[in-house]
Amino acid sequence: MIHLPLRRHLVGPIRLAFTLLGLPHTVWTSGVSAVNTSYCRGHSTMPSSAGPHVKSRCPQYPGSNIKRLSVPDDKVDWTQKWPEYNPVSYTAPSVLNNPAWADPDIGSSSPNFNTVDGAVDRTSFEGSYKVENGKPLNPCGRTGLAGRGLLGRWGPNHAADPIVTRWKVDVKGAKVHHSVSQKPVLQFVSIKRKDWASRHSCLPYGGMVDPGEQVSLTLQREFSEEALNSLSSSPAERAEIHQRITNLFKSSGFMVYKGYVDDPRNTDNSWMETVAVNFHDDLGNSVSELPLEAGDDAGQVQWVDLDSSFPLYANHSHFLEIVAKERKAHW
Ligand code: RP5
Repeated sequence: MIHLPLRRHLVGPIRLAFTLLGLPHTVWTSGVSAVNTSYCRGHSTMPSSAGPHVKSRCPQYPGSNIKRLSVPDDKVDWTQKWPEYNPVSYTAPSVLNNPAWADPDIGSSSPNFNTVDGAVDRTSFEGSYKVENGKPLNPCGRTGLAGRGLLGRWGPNHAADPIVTRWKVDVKGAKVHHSVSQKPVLQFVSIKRKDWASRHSCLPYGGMVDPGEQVSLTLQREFSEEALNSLSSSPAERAEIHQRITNLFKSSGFMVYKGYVDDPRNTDNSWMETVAVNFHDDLGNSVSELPLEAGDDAGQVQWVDLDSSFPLYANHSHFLEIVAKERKAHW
């Protein structure tokens, strides 16, 4: 039987408030600074060695045999002339089957880009993007592949990434400090993807924002689904865990990042963007007690030490670096 004492002091005065319906995405926080980054405009917060959207130019498109045209760093920017540039166009069959989460093909419809189009947010955190021949152009530049690939939306595909953290503690409950950096070690909840990306990496679990859904709800929904599904608990325990997650996600969140994601699924006409928010259980008596599985089986949800050497999907490693700096933790 898992004993999870209820926590009383988690709900703070701070609320995240987002809307996808016509207003800019905004976050209200108190006591923590919000980092508002633009991946495409200058890589100002990215490691200097990183080229522009490297993972979006991966040679082989995920989940397929499709090869991208190789795009050198100096030809990524659309303003660099490249008259011969004629990448193959690929949209996955799962997208062409017209599922509810995907747009129809261009021609049979014409989405209203750079605006909130019905319930679908087609604005970009990176600013206004160009539309050429009726198709939106990736704000970070060429990827070597046209079409939508595995992504449902033409233009930005909005996701949300909850980054849930706790301090690593020893058996006596004292914070564990890293032997080299001497800084306290944070742990975050990660999950191994079960799909085409499972071979590559773990990540703090993120998911797509449903049309018209508030990002704060997406963050909680995605985390709850995965964390609860990973547990073999009784209905009563699950209800208590669900309440704890709800309380944590109502409490102070540190907005880590909002903008373009260097996702291997990106194409010249479709790309991922996200809002990443850190929910931290500072006292260690809330979701810190979630009995997540240890180990490394595919699909398992785990507490993992924050460390720069841990391989992660897309630019999620950058998100964790920001969290570590904010919390003055080991990286
Ligand atoms: C990434 O893809 C986002 O940062 C988010 O983690 C994830 C969302 O896509 P799905 O996991 O829902 O496919 O770009």
